[in-house]
Amino acid sequence: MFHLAKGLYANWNRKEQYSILILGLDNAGKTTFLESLKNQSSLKSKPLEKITPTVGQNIALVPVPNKPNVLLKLWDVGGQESLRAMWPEYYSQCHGIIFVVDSTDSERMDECKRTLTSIVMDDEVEGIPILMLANKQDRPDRLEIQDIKEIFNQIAEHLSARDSRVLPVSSLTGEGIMDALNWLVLRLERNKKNRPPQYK
Ligand SMILES: Nc1nc2c(ncn2[C@@H]2O[C@H](COP(=O)(O)OP(=O)(O)OP(=O)(O)O)[C@@H](O)[C@H]2O)c(=O)[nH]1
Ligand SMILES: [Mg+2]
Repeated sequence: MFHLAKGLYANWNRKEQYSILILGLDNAGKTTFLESLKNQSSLKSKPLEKITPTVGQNIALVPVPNKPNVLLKLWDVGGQESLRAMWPEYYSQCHGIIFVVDSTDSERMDECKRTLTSIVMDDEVEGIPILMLANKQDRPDRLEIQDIKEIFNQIAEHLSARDSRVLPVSSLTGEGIMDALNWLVLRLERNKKNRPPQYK
């Protein structure tokens, strides 16, 4: 009886967990985004000015507002060129991708496009929601969100419109982060229903 009650309680108390991969060129602001999200989620976070380039990976378990049974496991991996070769190792295990773009780095926009294209074209990410974040929107030298959308929507043509979006954020000020999270969670939940059982 005790075991049955324990099993029922564990099942009732079970949290739904989604793995999210945070990708983007080095210096895009991936780690700053993750720490800012942790901060807004009332989790212990690193002071943003102490963040240094990521060589390995940072992982955080983040609760979703108003959804007590949903947890996001976020993987922030280094974006330096030599580290990008390791990204595909994560693809098969993730339910969603956040691709962070430095809106002020117009010089590397082509490199950024090529990098995102190679992700989108990988069979392992087929059907996975991809959220592109136009980061650093607090900076006066940023590209406008409309220009960034034009650049990335060409790539998004390979994806279903339902499963990709470009949203403006500032990881430094925290602006737009919760809206971005809410967009992603909705797609993760919808997508779960359309995925084969091993993804459930
Ligand atoms: N103004 C501004 N600066 C930002 C923002 N997000 C990140 N930065 C700055 O951009 C620099 C790089 O940020 P990181 O978070 O380390 O970038 P990353 O993408 O994790 O870089 P790698 O770990 O090397 O892949 C830091 O100096 C941040 O303070 C933002 O929204 N606004
Ligand atoms: Mg980093």
